[in-house]
Amino acid sequence: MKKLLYPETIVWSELAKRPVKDLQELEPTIRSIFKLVQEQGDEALYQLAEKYDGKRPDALLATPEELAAAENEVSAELKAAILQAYSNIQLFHLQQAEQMPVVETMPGVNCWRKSVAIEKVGLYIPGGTAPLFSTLLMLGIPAKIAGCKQIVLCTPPSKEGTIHPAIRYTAALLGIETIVKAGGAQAVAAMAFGTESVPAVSKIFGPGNQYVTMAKQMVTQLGVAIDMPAGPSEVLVMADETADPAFVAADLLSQAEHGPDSQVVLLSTSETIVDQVIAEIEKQLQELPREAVAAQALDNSMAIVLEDAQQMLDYSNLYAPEHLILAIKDLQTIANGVVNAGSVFLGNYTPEAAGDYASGTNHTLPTNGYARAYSGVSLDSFVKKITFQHITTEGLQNIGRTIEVMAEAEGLQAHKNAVSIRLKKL
Ligand code: HSO
Ligand code: ZN
Repeated sequence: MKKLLYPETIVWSELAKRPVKDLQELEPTIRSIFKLVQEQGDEALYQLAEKYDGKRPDALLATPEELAAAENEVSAELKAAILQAYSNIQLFHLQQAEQMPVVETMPGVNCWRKSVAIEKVGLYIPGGTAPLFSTLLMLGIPAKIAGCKQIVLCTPPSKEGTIHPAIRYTAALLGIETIVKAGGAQAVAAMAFGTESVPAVSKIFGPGNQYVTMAKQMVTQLGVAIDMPAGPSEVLVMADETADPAFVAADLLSQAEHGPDSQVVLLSTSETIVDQVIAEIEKQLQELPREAVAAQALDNSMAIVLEDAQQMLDYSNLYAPEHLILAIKDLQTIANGVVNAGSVFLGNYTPEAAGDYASGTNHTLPTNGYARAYSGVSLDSFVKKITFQHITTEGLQNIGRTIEVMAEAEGLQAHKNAVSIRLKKL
């Protein structure tokens, strides 16, 4: 972890830059995968699973028996934890449902808006070294609450052609029926174009490797929506002298272990705290099974000592972190000043891991500075807001002239006529 003391504000924006990764070079490979899936459908998915995941699965779709078997393959303790997380995430997301009243903007002119579920959605859940069944909760719960009619889950099969038990258990809990053993760009292609077994969807959610990320970006050009542009996971911690260095180190490491390209940033008003955190990181790192991954992430990470809390806030707003942890005295004032962040964690006893798994908030969040303009996944991500209006004859008499004048001024006579022809009848 690089230590920087009181950098000039003019270099802040340099420091806030993430390493750029050019995914363009993956495009030809992904295009050929798209073509194969479009031309050969299911057969392409079988072939690509054999090539990339190690075995041709017996069937593409997980069977009801495979789902039911997970009940006995997952420990009672893990099942209880998943159920607790489920309940908290559900509670938090249920409150996000919006009910907008009918608004009479002028007498007889009624406007309203309704949230309607996206009918078909696709969820991508990575398998491999970290089978993120927690992400399945974060995407599946709001999809269910929204009322999405068709939920397709794609996840890469293991070398044995199986799906991780906790993913199967969670999918069964959510009542997801279409579970496809497919990963990588081929999974994205299957959900975008459809195959014999995989229904095409309108929006694709979920994290993945560079191929998945690039493939998701590519299907947006074909009219399929995605949750958000994804980059490596990141955390920024603000720590003053009231912080506990061991806690801060643990939080930084929990983000660093996600991947070698994870970004972790420590801001502090105290160099002593920074030194203590760095010492703690070294101690805790050795104990981690994913030590090598976390160590690589830490190599590209920074600890910055700044003048005061306001400077920490200004820098954080410039960086726009996916996760922001406040381990500082004046929690409320600084929290109120946050304008760019995916999700904020207040106080020494609020680790990011709480939001990653179980407190209730969503962990699918904007990375790479997108927090300046994007929100994390929520119930809103699974609905469209359709507006409606109904105008009575009285209403048209009230609003008609306004429309005519504006249409005339824009030189759009047909628009004006659409009103005039009606007013003449009244
Ligand atoms: N921190 C990750 C989410 C996650 N952590 C899943 C553990 N499992 C990205 O926000
Ligand atoms: Zn995490």
